[in-house]
Amino acid sequence: LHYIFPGSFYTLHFYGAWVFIGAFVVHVAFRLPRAVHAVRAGRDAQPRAGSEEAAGLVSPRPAAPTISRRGAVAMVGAGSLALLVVTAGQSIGGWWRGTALLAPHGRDPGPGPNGFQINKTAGSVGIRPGDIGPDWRLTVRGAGRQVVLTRQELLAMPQSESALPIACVEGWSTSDQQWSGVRLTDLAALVGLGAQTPRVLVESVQRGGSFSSAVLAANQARDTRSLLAVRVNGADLCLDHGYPARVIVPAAPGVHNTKWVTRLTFGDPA
Ligand SMILES: Nc1nc2c(c(=O)[nH]1)N[C@H]1C(S)=C(S)[C@@H](COP(=O)(O)O)O[C@H]1N2
Ligand SMILES: [Mo]
Repeated sequence: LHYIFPGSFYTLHFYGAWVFIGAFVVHVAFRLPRAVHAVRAGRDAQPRAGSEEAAGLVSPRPAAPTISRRGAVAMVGAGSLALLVVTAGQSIGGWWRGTALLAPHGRDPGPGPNGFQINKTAGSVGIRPGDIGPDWRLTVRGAGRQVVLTRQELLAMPQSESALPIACVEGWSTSDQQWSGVRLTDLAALVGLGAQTPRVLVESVQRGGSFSSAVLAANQARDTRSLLAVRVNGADLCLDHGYPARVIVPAAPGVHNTKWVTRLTFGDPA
């Protein structure tokens, strides 16, 4: 799907909706003459020769309906409408965000460059101030080599920009955020890998928890949009978005975008 519809996981949902709507329109267009004919024919008592009724596909003594056709349509319609009303505000944003009753709540990310949805806060997963303070280091390993960088050294490397969303499988996504940081391929180049960037194990300072590390496949690591981000929307990452550095990759569930990264191991761990 990624090759047919390039873009992020989030935009895949978007394309998926249009494919669905397109398929529905085509279906209706093909079926409409038959449906009109069937409704008209239904007014006659005799089943048409060759019709499903005549072929015996319909019960000769159907049980009494528990809901009318109009009732079924109204129920599904009202349900769909209710879902639309209580979720649309998440996509519209701004004041309307408050109307999205089914969207994540209770953790208002606030305004400003870092003001977008947070999955787990630093506090909730026990990130210790000492782990992300001045003593924080990024270790890059691979091809039998190891390079250790401070955040200053990371910032001194060529900075690249990527406009990418966070799309969490828990059912929310952000619009595109403007990330900046160092390309994963540039970090692989530090240990002599570069263009042949292999898969990478990303580890967080977070102790325990299933999201504290993730493996990115080679094609994800090689993508020039994939960053170890240090800034977002023109400001330093805030603690809850993964300061000092976090991964951001396209076309992947949010859980692959590890926060509070401290070690990257390219290739198979030695
Ligand atoms: N270390 C760590 N990284 C993590 C997580 C986590 O719990 N711990 N949550 C992941 C999930 S499930 C999502 S959806 C994104 C959310 O990123 P955000 O909180 O910056 O929006 O971070 C991912 N990175
Ligand atoms: Mo997530």
